[in-house]
Amino acid sequence: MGVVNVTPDSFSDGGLHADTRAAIAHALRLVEEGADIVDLGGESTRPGAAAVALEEERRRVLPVLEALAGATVPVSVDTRKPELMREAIAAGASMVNDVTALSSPRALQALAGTSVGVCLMHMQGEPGTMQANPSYGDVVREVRNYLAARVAAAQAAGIARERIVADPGFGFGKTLEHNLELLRALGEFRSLGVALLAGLSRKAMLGRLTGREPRDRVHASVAAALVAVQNGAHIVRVHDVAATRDALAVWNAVRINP
Ligand code: HH2
Repeated sequence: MGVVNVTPDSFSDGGLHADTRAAIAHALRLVEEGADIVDLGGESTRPGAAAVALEEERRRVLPVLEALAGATVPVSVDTRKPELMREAIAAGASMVNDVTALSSPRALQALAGTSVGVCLMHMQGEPGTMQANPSYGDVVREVRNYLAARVAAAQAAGIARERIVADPGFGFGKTLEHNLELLRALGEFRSLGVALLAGLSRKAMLGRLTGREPRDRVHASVAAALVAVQNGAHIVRVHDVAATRDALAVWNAVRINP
């Protein structure tokens, strides 16, 4: 899954693809590099980010989505707003990626009567304050239980299990140790019975481990994506599609041809 942030302030590529034309060009480049899904977002959820008004998020996302209607890969829209979920689905989105796991009022209903996919992600707190003091007793158990409850809620609302993807939400209200524990234990999330997504690309935890700035975290991101796939992720959400695909091609060759 290749990331396209149509935002002025995303942590790793803020401003680079903020206007419609640049975002469309970037999305097409990621498809050329081998992305199987493009994830389009109009609101940064980086630690400390301010919320974006519906009107502004709509203005950022919908023109890019409409331009990608004929793209050869499915487009996912990264939003926590039920109104935008509905509009994005009407405009051709194949998936909704919600960092609040469809927990806002009317979000489940926005997806229920449709056939699109949905990614349910775990976050402790709100982007504005989530990194202030993340705390858990047993991070793996708590995140897993939360996701199990959200999968159950989605199913109860009529969203079939096959449409659901679960994501532990690396960096969303988690310390470096929490993130590492979750990555180590990713295989345990398979018992949720849905596909797993991991988003580690260029995140602060990789900065902590390497001492590098977001744009220089490509190698660390590829390593993290590889570990995630090895540990059970079905989808990796990445900024650097070509580099990740190369690494996965090697991993796949070793795995398939013993
Ligand atoms: N991470 C980010 C945004 N959306 N969605 C899922 N499902 N999983 C993630 O790990 C995830 C996500 C943050 O990364 P990015 O989009 O690059 O930055 P920003 O939120 O600053 O736009």
